[in-house]
Amino acid sequence: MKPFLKKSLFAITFQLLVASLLFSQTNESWQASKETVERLSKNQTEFNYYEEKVPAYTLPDALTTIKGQKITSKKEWEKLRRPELLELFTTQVYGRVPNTPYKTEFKIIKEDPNAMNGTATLKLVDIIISANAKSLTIHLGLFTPNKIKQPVPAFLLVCNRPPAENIDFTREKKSEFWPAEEVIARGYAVAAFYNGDVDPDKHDDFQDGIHALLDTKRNAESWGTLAAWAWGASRCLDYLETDKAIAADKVAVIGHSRGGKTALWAGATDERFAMICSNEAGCGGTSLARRKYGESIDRINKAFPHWFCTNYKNYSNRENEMPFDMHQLMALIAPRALYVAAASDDLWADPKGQYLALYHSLPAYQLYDKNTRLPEAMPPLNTPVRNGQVAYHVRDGAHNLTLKDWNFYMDHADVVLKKGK
Ligand code: GTR
Repeated sequence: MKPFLKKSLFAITFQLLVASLLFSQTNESWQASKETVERLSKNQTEFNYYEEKVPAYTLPDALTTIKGQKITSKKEWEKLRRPELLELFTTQVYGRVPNTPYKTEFKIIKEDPNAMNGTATLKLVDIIISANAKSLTIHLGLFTPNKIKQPVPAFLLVCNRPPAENIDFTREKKSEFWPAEEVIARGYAVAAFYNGDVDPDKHDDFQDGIHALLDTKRNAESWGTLAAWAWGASRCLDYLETDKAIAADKVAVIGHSRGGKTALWAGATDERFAMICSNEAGCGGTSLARRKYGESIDRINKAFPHWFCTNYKNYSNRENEMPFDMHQLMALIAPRALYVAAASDDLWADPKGQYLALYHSLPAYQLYDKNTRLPEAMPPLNTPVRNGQVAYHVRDGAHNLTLKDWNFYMDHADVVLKKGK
């Protein structure tokens, strides 16, 4: 063979090899890296990170009622099964909102039509809740894009991180946790509130936050802090409904981790939310408890006893006896848009359990659109899988809410919230 032919044959083979390597990497279903599993398992036996140690389990069927009736239509779902499941999650997991009467007042405390170099209008809105001669203020910040004249879809972040660094409405401090400029540039309004305004993230036996206004004594079904934050998200939506710049039927609620659990519960309890983005929520949110992978119910109840209602403690180490699992919480979102996301290093939140929960919620979606399907195998890393209203991705890296996640969320919103435009 002539040397130049030999050379080019070598080059072609090499290129093919590289291409096939790249191809196989990007098309391979995600799985936890061995290194991460070993690292997290080192020196502890309490939490499992090995896929092969996940116990066999049977999930309660999303579409079979407690009495054993199989649901076959959306009418039956809405009349029988959905209310039943909502009641289960209310009494057994997140708790019931008391029916104490309260008053709401919206005060626009600042309006700046030249925010973000003239590209957005900023509104700072105090949402004042009063009851029993006490009051509490939720500080809502909202940017709307100036270049769009008709009402726009919006993202509302439940912010569970220090507000000064993460949701700075002056925009002096910018954070990927709430990339307001990027969201505006894509034609959405972007809003945020700090969860601590509604209820401080600590065990206090109903002495502070919204509990101090609306509750007296905690009983086994009383709402926990996650439900209080979800309630706060609904009060923000109450305001957004009054703002002419917002398409209130196209509001996405988004949250990370404990905020992601909150976003899910807000979506389940308040059907006005058109889209739910639950970022790395894991245990008590998006992952299947029966897999017993990463964080467990026992551990979450011990570490954060105030998050859930007291009844949830009954399921510590009794996952298989739960009359529900988290795929059914997701089913409560149907037929609205639901995006579940995970991160490759965040095995504590069980990326696979999150995907499977979404996958097993699909029968409820199929009552509305029988073509809503996802493959049973997980998608590759950094490759969102989307179908109809539902979507999922596993992003590379640590437990966090990043611009990459937001861009994936907005790609889905472009289809499900902006459709028909
Ligand atoms: C962890 C907790 C998780 C998750 C996380 C967060 O410590 O175990 O369930 O909620 O906090 O909110 O960042």
